[in-house]
Amino acid sequence: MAGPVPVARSLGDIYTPDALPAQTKRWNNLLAKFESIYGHEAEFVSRSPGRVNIIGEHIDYSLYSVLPMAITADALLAVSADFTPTKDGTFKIKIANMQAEKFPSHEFDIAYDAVEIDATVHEWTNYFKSGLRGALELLRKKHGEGFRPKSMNILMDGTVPAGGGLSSSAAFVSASALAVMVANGEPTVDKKELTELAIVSERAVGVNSGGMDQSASVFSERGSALFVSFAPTLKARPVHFPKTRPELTFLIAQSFVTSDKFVTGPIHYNLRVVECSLAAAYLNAVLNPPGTQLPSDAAPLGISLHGFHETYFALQEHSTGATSSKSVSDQLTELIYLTSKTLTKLEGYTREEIASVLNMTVSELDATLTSRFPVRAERFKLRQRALHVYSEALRVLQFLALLETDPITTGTNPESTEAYNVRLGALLNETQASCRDVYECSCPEIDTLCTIARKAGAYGSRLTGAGWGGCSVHLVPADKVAAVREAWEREYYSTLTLSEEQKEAAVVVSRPGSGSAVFLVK
Ligand code: NG1
Ligand code: MG
Repeated sequence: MAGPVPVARSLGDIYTPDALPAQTKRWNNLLAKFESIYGHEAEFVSRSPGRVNIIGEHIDYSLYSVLPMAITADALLAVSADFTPTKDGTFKIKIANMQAEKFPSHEFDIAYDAVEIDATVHEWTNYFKSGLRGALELLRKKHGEGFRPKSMNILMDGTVPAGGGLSSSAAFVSASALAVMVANGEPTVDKKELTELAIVSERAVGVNSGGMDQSASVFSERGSALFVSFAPTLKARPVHFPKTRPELTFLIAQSFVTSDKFVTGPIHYNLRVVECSLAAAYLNAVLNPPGTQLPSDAAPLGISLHGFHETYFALQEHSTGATSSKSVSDQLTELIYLTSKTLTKLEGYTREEIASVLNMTVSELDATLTSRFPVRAERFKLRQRALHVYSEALRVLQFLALLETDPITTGTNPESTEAYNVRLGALLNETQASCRDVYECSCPEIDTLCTIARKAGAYGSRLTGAGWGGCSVHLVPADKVAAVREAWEREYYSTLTLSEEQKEAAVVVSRPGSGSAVFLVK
């Protein structure tokens, strides 16, 4: 899975045959428009797709493995580059969008050594700039401080709905970073390097994300889902869906409830990131020997529930002198028990309570854990957040184990894998229950979409992505797809006021798509 980002020779390397005609038309439009804006042909197109997460929700920033897949919708950047010598130590970025009314064109003079991003203003080009900044840092590391970036002309076309839970931001940031690397003459771009820089870059625009979206966007391979691990280091490998009878399909359904992390981050996403790190610190203070420090890791706040997990079992082994034979699943089961026994306050913990257990003052706690990015809360629900994370991490392993057993050859009844399909779906349903009741990141509209789908024949239904609106994902037997779509139309979408464009985008049948690629025009 590691290795360079592929250079595609034909669109058929990127899209499935049935998606190809529409994509060919779209690419031709993009290239023609580029020429009409800039007066010359584009040199290459960089591409990164959106993703849908199949299972493993809100655990990437606690450094637990997740199982997403890329979708066909993507961000395309048509690019030309040149050395425009400037006197004042800057280079030029001209950037335009195919949806010019929504996303107006800009020109920036950018200093060689500093890409300024104002994260307080929600501006579409910030995502490009964050990819630019990350890529330039990497290029400078490789080529030295004297490195001079090229000026770039860019035309962007995005088909991942913004704010819809399919990760338009990661697609855009990854495609941007890739474009900057290629424009500056990098002959190959390493997937892992690109992913890591896209993760850090996206944090620069104000969201303390985990690394799932960027990994799925960069590493995915057509036809398979992706198992992504973050600790001790970023790794991704394709996972195939076994053949089942009836055949399985993923449906993605929009709720049309928009959840904007920039507005609600302090009470939703960013707060959850803080609660998980606080839970890790609290469990460490109570369950590990006094003075134990958690390792600092790649989590947004530098300590994670995964870090506690590793430390706890390493210290157990050390104190008993025996090498533990516990599997990771057994360890997670034990952590669920330990959490429920240790973090008993259902109503949550105040700053004062947490600080006193961590043996620090409230201002020390604020400085290290609760004010690095804005959060608003009187109480932090450590019990619920840790219980969700450990149980969800366990479900991902159970789901993966199911995918890796072939139900046709190992099943007792080779004619039908109904029982197997039901087990896969049940795990998705458990995830939804945990997101709704324990992690509190669902919303009534998503819950409704899930209920309707299950009644109409889905094996499993849940929110996907950050939640609080956005998208849902459903595991549906191929012969029930039409029934599920009709039920949503009748019982949900017909009750909303939607534009034609929204109606068309409401539900998509998704097959696993391919990850980032560069397409050389000339
Ligand atoms: P979306 O749905 O793209 O906002 C977010 C995070 C992921 C992950 C999921 C929850 C960003 C860019 N992405 O996804 O890293 O934590 O929520 O599983 O913030
Ligand atoms: Mg996003």
